[in-house]
Amino acid sequence: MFIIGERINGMYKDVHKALVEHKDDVIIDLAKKQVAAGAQALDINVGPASEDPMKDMQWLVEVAQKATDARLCIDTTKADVMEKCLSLCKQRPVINSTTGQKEKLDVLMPLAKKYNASIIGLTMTKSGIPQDAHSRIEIATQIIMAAQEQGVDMEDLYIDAVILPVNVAQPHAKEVLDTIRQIKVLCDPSPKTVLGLSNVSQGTPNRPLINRTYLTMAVAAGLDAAIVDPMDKELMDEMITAELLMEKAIYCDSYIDAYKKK
Ligand code: THG
Repeated sequence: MFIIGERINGMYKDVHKALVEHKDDVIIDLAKKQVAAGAQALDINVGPASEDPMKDMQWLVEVAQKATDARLCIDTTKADVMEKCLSLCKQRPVINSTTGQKEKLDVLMPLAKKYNASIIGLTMTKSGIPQDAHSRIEIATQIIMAAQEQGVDMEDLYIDAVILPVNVAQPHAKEVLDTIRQIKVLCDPSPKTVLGLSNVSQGTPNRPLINRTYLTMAVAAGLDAAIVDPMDKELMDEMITAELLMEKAIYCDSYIDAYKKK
């Protein structure tokens, strides 16, 4: 599993406060701890309350790169902010994200090519996120075609079927799993799949339990990458176990330690 750490996000109160007060120690600490816990990339998002996303995103990118050599996953809907941040990345960035809308694809796929970046494509359009897997797959197909036209490798395309909170959008959860399974048989080589896992439990009382249960189900459906809090040890151990049971690793008694050493 390609683990993208979700914690450097202005949706979190500590990160929002660090942004307002320009406290780089908070961000450095979150970057280091997430990488130590198994993150291969760090999601960077200023959150909805940022007054100056261009300035705040650049600051987060710079501070995160002071702390680690991990890849950065640039999480912004603004094309000018995206390009500026891509140009600052020392490692191959991940573009988070495009949707299936033509106007977005026309801008973001060429950026993926220009910066040799991976790119996340959300199965949504101007009209929102469809409920059923069939409509999600239709949008995924548009994204795949745009990647192929621009010469972006399927290895670098991550389709995100977009999971919503189970308390308000319960029927979506199983449709997202069906979408993940179907994407794997759409074309050969197939694109990869990713989820912003923590969305599933927003507003519910037992978030960690819902997160790790759904992650296990997504592993069984073939999920390749996840935006998660890697400092949630139970979540990580359950993910490693699910991958073992899917034969993504060879069994040994110390398989959890073996995963962490690799
Ligand atoms: N797909 C892609 N990118 C994404 C998402 C996605 N990026 C953002 C998000 N969804 C994934 N990251 C988060 C980060 C935080 C939370 C959920 C998803 C979260 N935060 C607490 C909350 O809002 O309750 C913060 C509260 C606190 O301060 O503790 O839940 O789906 N491609």
